[in-house]
Amino acid sequence: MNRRHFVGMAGGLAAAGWWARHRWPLPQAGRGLPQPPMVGVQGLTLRAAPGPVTVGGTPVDAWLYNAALPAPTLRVQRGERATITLENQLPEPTITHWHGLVVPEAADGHPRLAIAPGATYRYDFTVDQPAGLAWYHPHTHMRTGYQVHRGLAGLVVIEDPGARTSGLPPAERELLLVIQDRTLGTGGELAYDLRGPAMMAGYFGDTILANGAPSPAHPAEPAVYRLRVLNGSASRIYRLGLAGPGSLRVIGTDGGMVSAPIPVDDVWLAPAERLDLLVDLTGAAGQRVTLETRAFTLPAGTFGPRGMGRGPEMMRGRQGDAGPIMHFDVGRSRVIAAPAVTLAARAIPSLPRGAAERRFVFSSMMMDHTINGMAFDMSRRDVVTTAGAVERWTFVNDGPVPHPVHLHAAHFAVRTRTGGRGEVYPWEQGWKDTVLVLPSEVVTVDVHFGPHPGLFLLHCHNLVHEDMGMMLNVALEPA
Ligand SMILES: [Cu+2]
Repeated sequence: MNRRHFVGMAGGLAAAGWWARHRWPLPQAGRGLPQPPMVGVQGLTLRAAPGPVTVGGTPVDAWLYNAALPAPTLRVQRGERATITLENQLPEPTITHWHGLVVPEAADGHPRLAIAPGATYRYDFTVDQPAGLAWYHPHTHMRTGYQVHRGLAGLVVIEDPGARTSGLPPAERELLLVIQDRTLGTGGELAYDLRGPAMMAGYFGDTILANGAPSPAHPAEPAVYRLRVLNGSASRIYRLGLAGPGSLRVIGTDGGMVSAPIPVDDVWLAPAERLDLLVDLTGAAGQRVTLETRAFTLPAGTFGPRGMGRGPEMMRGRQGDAGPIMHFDVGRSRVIAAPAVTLAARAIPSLPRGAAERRFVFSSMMMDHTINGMAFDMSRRDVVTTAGAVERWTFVNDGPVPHPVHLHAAHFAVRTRTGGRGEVYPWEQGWKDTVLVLPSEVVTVDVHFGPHPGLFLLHCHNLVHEDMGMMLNVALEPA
């Protein structure tokens, strides 16, 4: 792809008054964490269109699915058929991808399927996978970052009535949380400016929004809450922890539940990753507990094969900045005891003998982002294998910036990480579809492709990198 072309497209739409940064006022206390509307998937119409929303009391001109920020949460039962019509009322092409759902080729939102303004696209697929949290967003060629940034993203909750879990908090204490960083331009738009360092590190907004609200305060009881979190940001990685008298346990990752609750002090959440968390506030009566992102530093990286690059600060952008995301204001009501928790994990089989192995090197050099030296070509078949295949894939980051690596049409198990942080973390257990590969890291995963033949994608989910071409086609032949 042509970088100058891309810069022109992105820069032309950026805010004229970018540098005069505007801070959102804090929302009124006690309003709580907004929850997106919940809708079913049979006969659903999703209208992508420009529209007004209010963010932290400020009117914002956004692009929205069904006029909501975040978009409506789709709720689907395992085995249910989804019939969804996408209406494109945007001024440019778009197509929707269901991130984390294993669906047929025609429903996967490959950029070659994008529809023109005024057109519609009909999705028809059956969801057959364990309970978990997926999400949906545009996957338009070179425009994914911009369209997501303007507001087009929502959650998909997959429920499995057959799964045996117990002890989880009731619905009124289950919260969905989409974390996105944004900057409000002086013209009242969501500014997305990719000049300078953003072309390497990615886009960083100056305010972190929780379901479209800047650090909302949620009224809570001294009880255990279930918090199902998506990092819907373009580039920012969060290191989530609690400030105050609360504790965290991980009960699920991208593709469903883990085998038992995992106590953690903090967890990393890269763009497009999801976590299912239990937040224990039973010891916090009368106090405020803050979900925050903690400071972190990145491994040094290699700065390219010829030792080039402009130093870690340039490459870091605002990655690793600390800040609040949302608050729980815990009341003084009677403590609600927390029962023991049983989870419905899905066993992960070991790699079969003789499984194919593939290696993918993610390189960022001089503002070019490639995989195995290649930038995305819509029609090239880069990986050819078979639907249902099980393979071992290795992701190598040989550059100075992080890459959250995402594979369509499959789930995978993270097996090893060498270099960089040097370990597979407890919150990377279970079935995943996105894994964070920091500079100098080498991560191996066991890939289990779904049953659908067709053309799918492997890409970096830093949306700036993805739009600049860090993406390959994966062709699955019929088994
Ligand atoms: Cu990347």
